[in-house]
Amino acid sequence: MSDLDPLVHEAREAFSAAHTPADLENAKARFLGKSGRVTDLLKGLASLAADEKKQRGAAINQIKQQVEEALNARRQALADAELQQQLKAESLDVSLPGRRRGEGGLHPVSLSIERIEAIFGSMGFDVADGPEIETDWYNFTALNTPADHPARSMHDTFYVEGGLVLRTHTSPMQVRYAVEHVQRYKAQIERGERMPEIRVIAPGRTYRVDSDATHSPMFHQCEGLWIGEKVSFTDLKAVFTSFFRSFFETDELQLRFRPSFFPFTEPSAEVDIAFGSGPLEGRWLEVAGSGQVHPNVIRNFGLDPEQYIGFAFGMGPDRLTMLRYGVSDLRQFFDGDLRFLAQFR
Ligand code: 2NL
Repeated sequence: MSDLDPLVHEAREAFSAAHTPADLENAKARFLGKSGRVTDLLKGLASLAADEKKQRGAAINQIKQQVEEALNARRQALADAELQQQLKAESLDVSLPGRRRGEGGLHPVSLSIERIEAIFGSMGFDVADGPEIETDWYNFTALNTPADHPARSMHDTFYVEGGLVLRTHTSPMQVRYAVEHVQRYKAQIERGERMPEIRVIAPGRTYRVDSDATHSPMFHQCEGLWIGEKVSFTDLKAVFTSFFRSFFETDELQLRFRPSFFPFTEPSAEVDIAFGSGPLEGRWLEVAGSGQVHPNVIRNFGLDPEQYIGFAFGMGPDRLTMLRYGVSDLRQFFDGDLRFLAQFR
């Protein structure tokens, strides 16, 4: 054991006590720096005789090497520790599920309209779509609604510039469809040949001056029209029974036709349904208006009411959606609150 050994020991201690690279460099300076302890020892060699200098020099170099080794080992240890720290801080858990893109979905009323289209589609009904801003003729006159009818008042109808209206029902779309259909088969009809039946539904947005828990100024309507040579009220009852039982997915559902009045149908009936079970069991709920299409309306289609006959109806997809899901305030459908809407995805 040389007198220099304690110095190596002290250096090791000093390096171990350094916990940052900066501390370690300070400790290094105290041993290997310009006026460090090892450097001082080397300076002291100058005063020694030649053979003594050689021996002492070799011994000092040996401990210098040990000090440097200790320094490098500590540097490596600190670098490793820092790397570990960094890996830990920036760790990725690759087993976490990925972040998904926000998933959208159809509006509950759109889901109902799709159901309505599918069910009537299965019974041979076409789907018609058209303008929400209508002429007075398509919205009222063609539908046998006289100029002094209360529905035409500013109180009920949104009028826009140019004598146009926001359609108050989707019937005008059915008038457009029927007139076009009759045009297409005009030659056939004039030759006394049979015209293919008109069988169509018209779902879409409609507008009336009205706003409370069960009325919105914009609401949806779905109208239906079936015109042929032998289309009767019996067919209407069959179509409606089949439709409502499909829509609400229950054969326990009962239907009731109550006499009513609409300018565009005669006779007219309001349609009520009653569920056979569930929270609304046994209560009659009004769900649609209907009737045999008025001869004046048949005439406005361009057909002879003595030869062509049929039925029409109107229902509210908003109300059907409320009944289907048990929603009590219609306005929730149009507030745009995703917490409400996302429940129907
Ligand atoms: C209602 C009332 C109804 C009609 C709509 C109609 C359409 C044409 C010809 C004749 Cl093109 N009628 N539609 C008929 C009866 C009742 O709906 O607003 N129910 C919710």
